[in-house]
Amino acid sequence: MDMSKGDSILVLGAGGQIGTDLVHTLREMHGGSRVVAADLKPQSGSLSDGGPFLQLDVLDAQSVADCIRTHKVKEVYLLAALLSATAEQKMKSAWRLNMEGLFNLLDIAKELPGLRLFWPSSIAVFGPTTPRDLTPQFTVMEPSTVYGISKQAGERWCEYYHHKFGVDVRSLRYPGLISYKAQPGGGTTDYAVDIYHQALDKGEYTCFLREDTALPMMYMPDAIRATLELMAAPPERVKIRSSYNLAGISFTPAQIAAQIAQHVPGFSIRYAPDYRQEIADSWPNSIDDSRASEDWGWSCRYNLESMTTDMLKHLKAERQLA
Ligand code: NAD
Ligand code: AKB
Repeated sequence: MDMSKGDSILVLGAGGQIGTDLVHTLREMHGGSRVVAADLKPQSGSLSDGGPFLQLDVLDAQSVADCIRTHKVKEVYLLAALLSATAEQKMKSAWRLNMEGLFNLLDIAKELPGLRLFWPSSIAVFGPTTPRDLTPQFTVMEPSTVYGISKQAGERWCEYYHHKFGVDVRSLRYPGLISYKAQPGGGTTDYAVDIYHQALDKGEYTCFLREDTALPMMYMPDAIRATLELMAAPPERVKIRSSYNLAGISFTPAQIAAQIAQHVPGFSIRYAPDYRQEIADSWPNSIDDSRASEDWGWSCRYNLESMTTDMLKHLKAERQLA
């Protein structure tokens, strides 16, 4: 998207797992001063030092609208949400944050033609009746989690605001995301990040999912690239305005453990499934993202092996510096 002098980009929920990486990449691309990071919680480090940072609640529509006008914001990334595991524990506040936060931004975008909005959906929109392997873009969607219901409703509203009011909202159904820069925030796929940390720190890991639970996952650099490619695509190429399927790597806890063991000799894993198993069991094993490839040229780069090598390289370097 063309950004004139003085225009900026706003990332809401910037302190989380995706925001930490996204703000960093956007500031490298556009310069620190043009990327406003905002979160409910105060932040330290590069998020607040590398450019403007605001403490902001996405449920406070007036403050969000004021921020967008004051900073001449042309692109908003709305990342504030409660994820699947937390949402099961905090049903009403998850629904409120995930839905009202989105409505606030859709209503602001409706009044500001030219504002482009990114809102992430999730593989959680699918449910137990969805075909589990290579889940198609258009298929049965009967999510059985609070989080999945909020994502499915959000997708319908995004499409509605696009068709009714011309809002340029774009979305991806992210799989479980894996990164070394930030810890995940209360999801069912979080084990696939924690396992790397525990492998290096303790040489063993207790997994809250069964060993054969295959789930769609993706390494964060691919997820950030997908997000930026979708946001940069000409509007006519963004044909799906609910949310695009996005596939990465599908693996089980046993498979990721075997891959880690090749780098961390003696690494062992045990399994103690908890309430998150039921959530994982309702999600697909793998995803068909051919529409993202056809419409705006998406293709994933990392596999389980290259992701593991890169994750462990960075996490080891961090530990040497500490
Ligand atoms: P996260 O939990 O790591 O971060 C969310 C951030 O939002 C936190 O920093 C939190 O402080 C902030 N926040 C919470 N309430 C807020 C409020 N009222 N106002 C402003 N900020 C608030 O989440 P994430 O993993 O970075 O996910 C971001 C988005 O991507 C979410 O919509 C999530 O559903 C979606 N998603 C994430 C994944 C994943 O694996 N991380 C997968 C699929 C979809
Ligand atoms: C979660 O596990 O809740 C997230 C997601 C797949 O949406 N990582």
